[in-house]
Amino acid sequence: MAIMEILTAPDPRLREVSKPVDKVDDDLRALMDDMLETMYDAPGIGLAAIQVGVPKRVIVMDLAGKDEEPAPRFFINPEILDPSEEKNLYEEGCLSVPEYFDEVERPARCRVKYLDYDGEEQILEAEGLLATCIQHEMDHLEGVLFIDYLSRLKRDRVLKKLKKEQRLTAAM
Ligand code: GNR
Ligand code: NI
Repeated sequence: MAIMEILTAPDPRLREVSKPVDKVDDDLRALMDDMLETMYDAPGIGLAAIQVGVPKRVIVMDLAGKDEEPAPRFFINPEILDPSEEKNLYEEGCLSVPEYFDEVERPARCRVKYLDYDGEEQILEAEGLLATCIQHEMDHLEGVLFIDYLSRLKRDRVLKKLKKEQRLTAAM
């Protein structure tokens, strides 16, 4: 197991469209194990492979509270089915947009079809935080960040601050 480096905006790799996985094998499981460890270390509740620089359609997630048993979830080649008309507002954050949170509106419920850790096809009914998080992660697979839903003014302000911080870190 290994902790990987998480890319931060405006890294152009975060804009790539990730490629479908053609085989769920031990190499892919090793990547998912490393992603999970990286996500727990961050800490975060979800992570898409492109956030660690791997353009594959792979997501790891764990929505368990800190006093609960870990409940890791793995989504390979996920597809969203039947998004609800009803929307939900949720205060989102992103490990690739550190220290910024803002409200995003998304379908309140959806179904997700995906392959699990063993490569078995699954369909999951999602609502609440699970629905929000899976849609946030699916966006990463398309090169979309939650700040893309904000006004241009807000987005540019966030990106400018991140660029400045990266300049300062690079100079250290
Ligand atoms: O850790 C995370 N928290 C979070 C909170 C609200 C909505 C979405 C998320 S996902 C985020 C981790 C991350 O950046 N995943 O891509
Ligand atoms: Ni994110």
